[in-house]
Amino acid sequence: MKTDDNADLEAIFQQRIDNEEKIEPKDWMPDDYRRNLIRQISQHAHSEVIGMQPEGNWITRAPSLRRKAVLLAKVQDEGGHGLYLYSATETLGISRAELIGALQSGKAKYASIFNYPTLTWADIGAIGWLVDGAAICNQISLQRTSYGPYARAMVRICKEESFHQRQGYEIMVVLAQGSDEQRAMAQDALNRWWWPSLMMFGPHDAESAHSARSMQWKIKRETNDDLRQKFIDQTVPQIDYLKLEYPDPKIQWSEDRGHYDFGEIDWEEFYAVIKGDGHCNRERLQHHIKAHEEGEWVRQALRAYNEKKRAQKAA
Ligand code: FAQ
Repeated sequence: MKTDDNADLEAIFQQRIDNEEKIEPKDWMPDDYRRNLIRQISQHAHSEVIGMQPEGNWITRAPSLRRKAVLLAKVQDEGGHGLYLYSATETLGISRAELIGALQSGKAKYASIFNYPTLTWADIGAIGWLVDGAAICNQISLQRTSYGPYARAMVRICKEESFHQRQGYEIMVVLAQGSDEQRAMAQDALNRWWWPSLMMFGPHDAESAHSARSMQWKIKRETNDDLRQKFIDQTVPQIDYLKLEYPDPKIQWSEDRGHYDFGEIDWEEFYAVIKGDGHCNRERLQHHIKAHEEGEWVRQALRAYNEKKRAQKAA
């Protein structure tokens, strides 16, 4: 049961949110706001870091030195995004070790999209174009999220994601204007990545467990379905420019709605993937655990260095 004091604090808190004030780490916040933010920001961080794996798979096989350098820079950027987001989560009073533990035990999720394999070079184009495209659509709106450290991390991340989206689309343009085999590769990648990209926005609003609360607290500024529609409306003309076939026969401009219509997502597939049964779920986590264990000596060295500094200061 809420005490009167808590009810007052909650009313003041909501008023601040309604006034578009940012909430900062030391400000009072309801426990559920804190928990919900820890959940969302940490899952976002995990997504950035696990998201390095599908593209990392192609760094050694990029078709030219230029493509390799660009891809390497992009994958490093994703690691950096993970770090800003882990730091933002830590301001809410949880340690990095707890966050990583939750990822590795399967308690915390990461974006479903990263459980699909990257089979051809065209997949690298499709990821930049569609996956980063969907990520930006969502993150532009999160630049206005109510929690200050998250909003500020988003501003920087969005700048980098725009470059990622452009590099992916440029790969697709080159393939789509290339030989028959290259066009077929581009089409196949579009067909395979389209639906998982739409799933990135999460379940329909009516099925979304957290949306109502997150919208009230302005953690989320637009709903899953609105953002998904925005992404489709901006991406279909880009498919037209590539002169590729639509990956969904139901895509059609609706004069009435002023939006593109599209077919139903396979929600069974979505829920299977987020429960751990996607193509690559086990591989992605095993790889993360292995890399984390191999990095233990770095963490030990850091701890030893910090200890030494503390002892020197105390002396
Ligand atoms: N995958 O009630 P909702 C990127 C879960 S960054 C897995 O609607 P919410 C950069 C959800 O967590 C991509 N799980 O949840 C890059 C919840 O489960 P929980 C990541 C999903 O939070 C590009 C349950 O379903 N971006 O790609 C997914 O209100 C290329 C119920 O759902 C962000 O994380 C999903 N797609 O809305 C990197 C953006 N959808 O936690 C490398 C920030 C839903 O209760 C290469 N996050 N679930 O166990 C958000 O905006 C929100 O968290 C949503 C979900 C929209 C993802």
